[in-house]
Amino acid sequence: MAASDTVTSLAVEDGIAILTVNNPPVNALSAALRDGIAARIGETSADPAVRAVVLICAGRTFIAGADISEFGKPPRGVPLAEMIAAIEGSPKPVVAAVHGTALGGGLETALGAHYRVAVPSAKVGLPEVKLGIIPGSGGTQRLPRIVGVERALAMITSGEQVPAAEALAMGLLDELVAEGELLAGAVAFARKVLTEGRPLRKVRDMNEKMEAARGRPEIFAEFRRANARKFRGFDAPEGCISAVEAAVNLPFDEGIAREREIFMPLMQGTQSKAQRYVFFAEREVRKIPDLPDSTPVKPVESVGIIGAGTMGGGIAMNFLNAGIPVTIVEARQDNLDRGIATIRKNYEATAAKGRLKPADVVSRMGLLTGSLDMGSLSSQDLVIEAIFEDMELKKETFAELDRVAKTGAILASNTSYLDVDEIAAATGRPESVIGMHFFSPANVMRLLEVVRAAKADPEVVATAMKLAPKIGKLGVLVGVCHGFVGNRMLAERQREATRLVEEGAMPWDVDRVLFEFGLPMGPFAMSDLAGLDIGWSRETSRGETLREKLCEMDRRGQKTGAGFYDYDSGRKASPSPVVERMVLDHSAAKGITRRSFDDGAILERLVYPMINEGAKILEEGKAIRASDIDMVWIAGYGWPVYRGGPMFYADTVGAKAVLAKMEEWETAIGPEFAPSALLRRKAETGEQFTGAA
Ligand code: 3H9
Repeated sequence: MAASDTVTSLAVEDGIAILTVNNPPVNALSAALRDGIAARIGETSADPAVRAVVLICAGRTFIAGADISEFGKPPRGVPLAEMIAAIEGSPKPVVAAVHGTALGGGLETALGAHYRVAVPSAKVGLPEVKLGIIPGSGGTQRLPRIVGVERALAMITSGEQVPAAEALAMGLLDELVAEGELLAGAVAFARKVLTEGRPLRKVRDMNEKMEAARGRPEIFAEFRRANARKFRGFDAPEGCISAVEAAVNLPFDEGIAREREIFMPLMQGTQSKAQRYVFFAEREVRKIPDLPDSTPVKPVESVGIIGAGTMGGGIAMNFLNAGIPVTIVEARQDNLDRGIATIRKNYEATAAKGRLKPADVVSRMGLLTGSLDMGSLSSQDLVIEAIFEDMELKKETFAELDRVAKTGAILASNTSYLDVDEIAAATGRPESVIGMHFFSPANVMRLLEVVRAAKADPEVVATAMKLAPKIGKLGVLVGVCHGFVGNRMLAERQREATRLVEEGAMPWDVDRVLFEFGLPMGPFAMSDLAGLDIGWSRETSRGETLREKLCEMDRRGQKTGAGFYDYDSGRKASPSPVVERMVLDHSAAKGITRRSFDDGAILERLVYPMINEGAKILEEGKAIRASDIDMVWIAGYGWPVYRGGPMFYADTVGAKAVLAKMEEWETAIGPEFAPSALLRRKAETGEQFTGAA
């Protein structure tokens, strides 16, 4: 027998049917694929020549899950749960043969099989939670039956991928076969099942581990408690926990029904929509319309960094982590020594937590060279300047760099605000100059704004974009403008946060609203953490702004035990009566009659001006697409993924609502609220920025 359609094929060799799935790029379970697998299983069941079935995938991976692009569309084809039930109900043993990743619906499919084998490099997981949903085709009911409740809870609520060896140890896989010999290994395994007369092992019937957990509700209570912080704001993790609870407390079929009940509203909800949008946005961001994937890139095998301060050091670590040698140049020996010592201290701290091998500390530090001589930057493929934000200083540095750097080297500035074209013009090779804007702490934050200077060669831009993932960053291409995408929008929020406090809110009200919205912290808590005296000096302080007044009182943030908040010895913040008084006096001195703001009004005032600025950024072509702006905010500022980014959020509230507020504030407060033409157009046409909300 040999049957096939475009995505599945069947061949029978000596009693073993090989069901091959071929749905590039990742064998996602499209309607056609579900139909195909169900049909092929039907055929093997009916064919007396077939004694066992091997389910295997062509291409780079086993099934990577449901086809996310089908979500929210009218259902077509055999439902996934039905397809899996058909596999499990097969009268002939089915062996799933896993390579690459078996994820989500892919792992659920494998769990429907009677046995699972994999190559050592394979990984398995249920990442649905990252898409704002729960595994919806039996994963929450079958996984705990194999690996037990605690492990299942950890896997399902984290979505992490488990390496094959670990999956084998927990019983999720039955055997590992030699790398590169999956088919032969799986067929041999199937023959063993037949010759040994092993049973049709259906995961749905395994109850031992469920019985062990029954009557122990504290497992779930404890898990919820331990992870409350991690799950804050997200709906899906609680759905995952409830579904696993159902696996313990209900018979299999009722558990499946409960899983469905939890799955559907999550799938239709805004959080999942946002998280699915982010999944695709994260992949879209790499696509540059005028830089096809075939654009040549330059090798980056050595890097120079100018400036061993916090930024320079953090940037260096990214390259050292990736095994790329770094030469770091400073003007003074003491600064250089301090910078290098900080890098070492960071690595040692990571090693002390067990997250880095001591040998890796040595090898990474071994890739780092310090120098006081710009002449040491004559051979590197890429040099990143990370000095003080001063245009004249940057220009001098680039002119000097132009003299020493080798022909073809990429010269990048880590400026956060300044005009990269002007910096490029200080060299005789503006085609080699771009911005590479890292976010603090640069070794931790995932965002890298790649700033496309006007004269930069396509090759230079493509190289920076392709380099980003190699050093663990999400590269977003942005245009030259003050503050680029992230800081330009942040400035709007900062300005309004300050004004809200002058007009009637307290700093902790503003912070609370943003925290409850899902951000890690608000602007005032953030300022306290960073230190209020950054860029402040007693000599030049005019005592006008709240920040200046606080610094003058030596309330300089967490480090001094007081800032906008009071801090106890454990650095726990509490609203400060001193600051409250100061705020009231400050408003009075400015002649402002304070009024009250509810949380909704605070949020609008902070976020809508950001959206308007985002629209201007799009209008001016400083970001390629709305979803790139959203990725900047998610990867660089901790915007909650379940709200999709500011532009996605704009689409959930509607451009009309944003426009109405901007117009109101433009009239009442000032021209800084003037709506962008694009916002106006979106409001008029009802079109979305992202088309995804
Ligand atoms: C699920 O299964 C729900 C069920 O429980 C219940 C249902 C009822 N669908 O990432 P890459 C595209 S939810 C559609 O660059 P890699 C991707 O957009 C699903 N498209 O490759 C990209 O397109 P393009 C649970 C998908 O090698 C291309 O494939 N599963 C899907 O770096 C290549 O992707 C997951 O959440 C999909 N499921 O990484 C797994 N997956 O080239 C999601 C990928 O046009 N996928 N695409 O930009 C992944 O984690 C990674 O893609 C994977 C490969 C690790 C598989």
